[in-house]
Amino acid sequence: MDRPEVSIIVAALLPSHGIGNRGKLPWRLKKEMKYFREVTTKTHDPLKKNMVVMGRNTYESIPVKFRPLKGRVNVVLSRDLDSYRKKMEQEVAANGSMLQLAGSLDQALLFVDPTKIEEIFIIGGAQLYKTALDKASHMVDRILLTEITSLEQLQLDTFLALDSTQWEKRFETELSSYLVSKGLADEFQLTGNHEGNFQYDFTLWKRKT
Ligand code: FOL
Repeated sequence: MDRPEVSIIVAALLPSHGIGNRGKLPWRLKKEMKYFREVTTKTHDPLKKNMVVMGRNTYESIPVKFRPLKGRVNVVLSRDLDSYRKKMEQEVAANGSMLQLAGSLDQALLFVDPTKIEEIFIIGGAQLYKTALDKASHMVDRILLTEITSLEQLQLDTFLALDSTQWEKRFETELSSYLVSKGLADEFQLTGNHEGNFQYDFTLWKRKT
């Protein structure tokens, strides 16, 4: 059996592709977060779970009450595993274990048992997105990018490096079929969403062939 498909999921402000500021998301979008939660949690096969892979900084940016992200196998990457494991063991114990540490993305993918994991989501941050999207890697099957625009000027210090010579936005119908295949068909409006001063569209990107 081969490896499950790998998706990147990310929300970014246009046109800069800003994704964060001072270690946190620059916005609080309730329905957008619901999309993140449902897309990364829902499986077609009820016996399988999805895996979420994230860098250490991203893990620490998730509110304590929400981490590890429930209903999903969480993998946190750190180059300094020994010092981080100590600190994490407390949280792991408190939350009932669905959390693993790995030293690299490649090592994380070694944990994957395709009979138990349906899909792998890379959930950030900037460093990990960059590694995963690297020209040479070809491990990512799709990018689920929420394109946000805002009337207010936002403070941003972290950006998504999305190379449009390598990746292209696909038609809305392709995102629809993807969501239908996961049983998430009618739950989301794909374009023209707004919350507060923000507008956003859910989009799907694939590698150019
Ligand atoms: N992708 C998208 N589309 N939107 C995001 O906000 C996003 N955020 C991250 C990665 N990819 C994303 C990383 N940051 C939570 C918090 C921060 C975070 C990711 C997840 C979090 O607390 N999630 C909970 C839901 C919390 C809630 O309902 O308010 C979860 O169960 O997923």
